[in-house]
Amino acid sequence: MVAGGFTWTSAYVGVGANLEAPAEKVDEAIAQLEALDGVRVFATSAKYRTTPVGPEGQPDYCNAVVAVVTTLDASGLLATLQSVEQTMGRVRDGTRWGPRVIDLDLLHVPGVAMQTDVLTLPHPRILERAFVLIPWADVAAQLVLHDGRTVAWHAASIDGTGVDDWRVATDGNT
Ligand code: A4P
Ligand code: MG
Repeated sequence: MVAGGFTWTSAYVGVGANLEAPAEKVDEAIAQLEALDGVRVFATSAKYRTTPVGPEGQPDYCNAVVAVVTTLDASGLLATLQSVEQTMGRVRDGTRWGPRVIDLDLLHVPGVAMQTDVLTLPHPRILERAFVLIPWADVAAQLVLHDGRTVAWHAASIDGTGVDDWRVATDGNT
């Protein structure tokens, strides 16, 4: 897509939080993405309450996936996502998959496959994670992934235990 002299490309961002009112943090992160120069959010999934993958004893997560269009390249978009994480108070203490106030992962940029020290695309764990695939199918069911299958196919094939609609699972609480 070309608008205003820039080339806009689509990208998919995973949003996760499991500290301090996580659903509010997910909404705030999406609002911050919408406010960025060179990024437009065009679809937002439902929010889901998800069982943590990784260290035990951490709170449930709120997860969502957003579809954006952007004038940034993939590296620029990742840097921008990390600046939103920082603005929102993300602290990296080195714990792999530990609790976080907000996590913004660049899941997929159609047509882009790359691996650098700071960015791997597609995100290496997307196909094994119900907390990514189920919300992703809300916004891009027919998107064909690098293995030739659609997001909807993967979302329907993965065990969705522990991934529930946020409103139903929390009775409206944040
Ligand atoms: N990095 C490389 N490629 C990417 C990419 N495509 N998108 C690098 C984002 N970052 C990418 O990330 C670690 C490093 O990955 C960054 O420096 C970046 O340059 P991080 O955000 O600091 O740490 P992380 O998120 O803990 O690491 P990682 O390995 O990406 O974790 P995952 O795989 O994202 O898992 N359980 C539930 N229910 N819901 C969740 O959202 N999230 C995680 C994090 C674990 N368990 C979860 C959830
Ligand atoms: Mg991350």
